[in-house]
Amino acid sequence: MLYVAVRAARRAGDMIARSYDERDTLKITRKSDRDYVTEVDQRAESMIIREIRRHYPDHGVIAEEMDAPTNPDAPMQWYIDPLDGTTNFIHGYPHFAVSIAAFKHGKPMLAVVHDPIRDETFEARNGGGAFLNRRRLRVSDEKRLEHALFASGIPAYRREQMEVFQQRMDRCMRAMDGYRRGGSAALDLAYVAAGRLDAYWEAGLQPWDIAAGYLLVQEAGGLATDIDGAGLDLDRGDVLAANPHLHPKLTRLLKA
Ligand code: 2AM
Ligand code: CA
Repeated sequence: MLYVAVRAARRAGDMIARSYDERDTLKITRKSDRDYVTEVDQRAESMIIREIRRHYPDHGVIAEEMDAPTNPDAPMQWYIDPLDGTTNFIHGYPHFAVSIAAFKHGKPMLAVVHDPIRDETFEARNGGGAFLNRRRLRVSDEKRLEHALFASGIPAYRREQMEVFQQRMDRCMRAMDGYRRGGSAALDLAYVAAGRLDAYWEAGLQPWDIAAGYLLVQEAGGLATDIDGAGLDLDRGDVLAANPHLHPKLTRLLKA
């Protein structure tokens, strides 16, 4: 199954990378305030869903651009974000990814996050470790908050969350060494798994933004929970991912 997911992600990624060079001609639709979709998101999603349905017609599929999930009662559910980081894509900022995960009875089974620009494929299988282009991944070993590099995302499309976000950011910026805003939740989580970031948190995301990255972080020896430190609830859409040394410190810092 992981092989099917990786192949689907790479095929969609090849199409996305080709379209990236011709993005000036693309049609962009506004879904809501600061939320856009391009023909490329839709084409990539159709490619991936077609591939998964061909192999696993009974599985459920939940994907960013689809109107309603298919087979919602099936034990196996796929979460697909065909292009995570659409805003980056539209602006020509080369940082976005295809994100695919499968969950069985609510438990993550496999995950792929593929960055078509850097040709980096992050993958994980439940209990089988996390890999980047077949090299084993491990979260960072950083123990001190003041040395940590963290990422987060601005909930610009959820204005009511702005104040809480700003308070949390203020505390994090004072406590930690540096901040990056990548614009792709899937890649932020993959980067925590790879030890490139020590921590990442964000609120107000969608299940397909975080489903794959969640397993990558766990299989790389990190902790991925919601922002309160409780078990991750994909539908709630809050996430805090970090290495096991920093995770409890961040749970406290974000709550304070
Ligand atoms: P997207 O590019 O697939 O839309 C950046 O903060 C992260 O938030 C990205 O992973 C982005 O995914 C996601 N995002 C953007 N708009 C969103 C929205 N309206 N609701 C939830 N997540 C969103
Ligand atoms: Ca997304």
